[in-house]
Amino acid sequence: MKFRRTLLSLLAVAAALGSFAMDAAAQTAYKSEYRMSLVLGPPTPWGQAGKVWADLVKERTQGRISIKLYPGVSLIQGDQTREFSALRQGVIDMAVGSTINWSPQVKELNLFSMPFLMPDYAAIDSLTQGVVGRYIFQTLDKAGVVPLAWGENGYREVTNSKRAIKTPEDMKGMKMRVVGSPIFADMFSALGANPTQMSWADAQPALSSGAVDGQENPLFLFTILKMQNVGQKFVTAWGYVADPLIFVVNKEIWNSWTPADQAIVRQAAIDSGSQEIVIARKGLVEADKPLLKDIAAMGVTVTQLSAAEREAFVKATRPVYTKWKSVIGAELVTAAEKAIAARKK
Ligand code: X2X
Repeated sequence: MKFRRTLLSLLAVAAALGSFAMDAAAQTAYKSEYRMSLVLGPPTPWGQAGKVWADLVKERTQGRISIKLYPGVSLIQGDQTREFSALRQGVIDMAVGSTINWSPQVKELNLFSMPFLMPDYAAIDSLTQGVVGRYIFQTLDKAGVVPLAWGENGYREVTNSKRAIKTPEDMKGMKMRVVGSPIFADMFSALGANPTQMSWADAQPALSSGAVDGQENPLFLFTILKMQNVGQKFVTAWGYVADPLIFVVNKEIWNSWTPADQAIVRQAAIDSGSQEIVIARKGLVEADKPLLKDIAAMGVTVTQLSAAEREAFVKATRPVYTKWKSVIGAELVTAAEKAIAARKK
């Protein structure tokens, strides 16, 4: 009896020591600071997403996980199309990234860049919040990162310094800066424009110097950067593509955290993402779209396409849609089309 009691208490001590040792090992593996990559920093909604995520994590882990923001994808010298590889390799510990910038490495992410796939915000949500979103997360997991939550960069509207764009003919010969994913060059070529692929870091001086005539990005970026001051006098709201953001962590970093801290980081990403989506849509979800009015008030010609005018752009980009449907995977694109058709409006 006595022997048994001694044995039990010895086992209890060993168990306590063991779990202490494990905690200690996990703790010592923590870095004093983690590096979060972002293309756009605060004050954009995208930058806010990163800041809120980092702040919530710090607060909820009582400082065990401290994160520094690297906007402008500065950890990889501004080359946003290399962000995903850098995440996988551990040059970047975590990121809030755009599907566009990661699509050169993960072809399924081109889904969100399919021309005129998502006609409204409910359509975006029907993808990210449903089976398609879960499939995309599985794909990212297999590609070597840990996906946690969705955010939003937003609908990418086209702006330029030459003339109001109402028809594809209006884009003829226009020099357009496009992001570094080949589907964008395909779309603008199909529309008769002259697309030039460049990073966002290079795009800003190219717009200022007039090396390019136009660009496409969410409209909050237009107002924050005052793009009318670099000659962007024409905006067309055509709603052709919207890019979601995804919150991810490098796999090794993720595995170095205790399950309790992993749960905190995940929940903080979800909370930050849902807050940020509301900010990204502000001024655009209301019936009178106040953001468009604000832009018009800055002396910019804002064009909103009628259904028939929009249809001409849909038609012109249809061959690009067909080509990329097979690149992305017909099954995935069909699942997305079905989810959108079944959405609650
Ligand atoms: O480069 C862009 O246009 C931007 C900032 O929207 C992205 O990173 C996709």
